[in-house]
Amino acid sequence: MKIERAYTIVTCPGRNFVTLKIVTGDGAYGVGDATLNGRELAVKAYLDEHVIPCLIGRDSRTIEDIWQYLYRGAYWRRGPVTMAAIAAVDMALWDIKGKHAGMPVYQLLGGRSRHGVMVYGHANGRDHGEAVEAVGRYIDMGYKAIRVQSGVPGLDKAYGVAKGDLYYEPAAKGLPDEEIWDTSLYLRHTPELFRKVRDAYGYDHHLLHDGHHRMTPIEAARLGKDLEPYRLFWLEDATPAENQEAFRLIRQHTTTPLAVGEIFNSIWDCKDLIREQLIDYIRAAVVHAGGITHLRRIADFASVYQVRTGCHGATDLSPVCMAAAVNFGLWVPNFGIQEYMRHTPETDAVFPHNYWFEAGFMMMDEVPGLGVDIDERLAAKYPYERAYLPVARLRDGSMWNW
Ligand code: CS2
Ligand code: MG
Repeated sequence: MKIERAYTIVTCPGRNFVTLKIVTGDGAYGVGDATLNGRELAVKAYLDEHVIPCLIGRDSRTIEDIWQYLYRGAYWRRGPVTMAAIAAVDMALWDIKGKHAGMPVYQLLGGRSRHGVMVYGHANGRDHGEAVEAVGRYIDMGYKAIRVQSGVPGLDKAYGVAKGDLYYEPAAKGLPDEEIWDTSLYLRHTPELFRKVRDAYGYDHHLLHDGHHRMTPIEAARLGKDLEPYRLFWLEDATPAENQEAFRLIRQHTTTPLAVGEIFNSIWDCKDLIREQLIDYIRAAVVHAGGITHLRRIADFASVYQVRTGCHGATDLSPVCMAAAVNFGLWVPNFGIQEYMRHTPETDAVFPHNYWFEAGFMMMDEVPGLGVDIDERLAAKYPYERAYLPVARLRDGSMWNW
């Protein structure tokens, strides 16, 4: 089935999304998410100017060959822009293959390994009191697993503290906000937050926390240790992971499970972390790690070391990526958990989809393909608006990790 047409669609129903649509000669089509927060138009240009001309006329069924063609053929391998572009093509081709086969993508991957995909939500507050209350609301909504983030006394801003309750979008219009960060304050107050949550709700729910790349390895080791009494499901992005060996020091000092990988683009970013059992959950996501084809490779490798998946699912990963993630999560044998940061009602309207939240799980029924679409007429109503993620500086002005 030859690829006849392919084009990108940019829309901003609350935040910017880039979507690729591929159409085959028989009129079937597939969609893929290509959204890279704060760098959206770079991936659009990569697709429009460099990838789409190479797709026209190719056999849409040859997903693996097209993946290898775009990866090896680029010569300049890996990287967030390239791998998001390849991911969008890959998702759209799996969508088309499912539609041609008359079955959901999870059936093509090998069928269901579970009835639903356990997800976690984002309880947060400007202070401990608000965050503890928010956890209660997520428990009432049926969540089995809840990420807890809170403001830090003495700091104006901290990662993960949303304006509203259900939606957290860190990217803002205009130029990047500059936030002041102080790890010593954060290390002093965070264990206290989790003591209060456990005191309030006990130990029946999974609790997660995102360190968001802010600590040095020894600081992360200390936090991991201080959090051990509160039995976290995971401590995420405890330290920047460019140097994978950094996790050896953390591992030496704490048994708090470690999760990393939302900014990873390929198996090369995590092979040592997995092979040395330095992490327990790999957070690579379909849209940023080269699509379903490459994420499956990462998950299969991780399964050898009993490392489970914990895919990234923030608001800046579109419902197209979420649909792909649910298909993937229903199949993947070493599934751990799926992040689910809710999208705005406007976003959900632009991207009608076949997944739904039910008692702590993401459910999906038998719809051919990925089970998601894009309403192009509605999408056109929300033009692109440039937006940036914040940056972080230490009190002395030094650049730090946001
Ligand atoms: C975060 C994200 O969800 C998470 O775990 O780390 O909110 C992340 O900050 C954004 O996706 C960045 O675009
Ligand atoms: Mg994170």
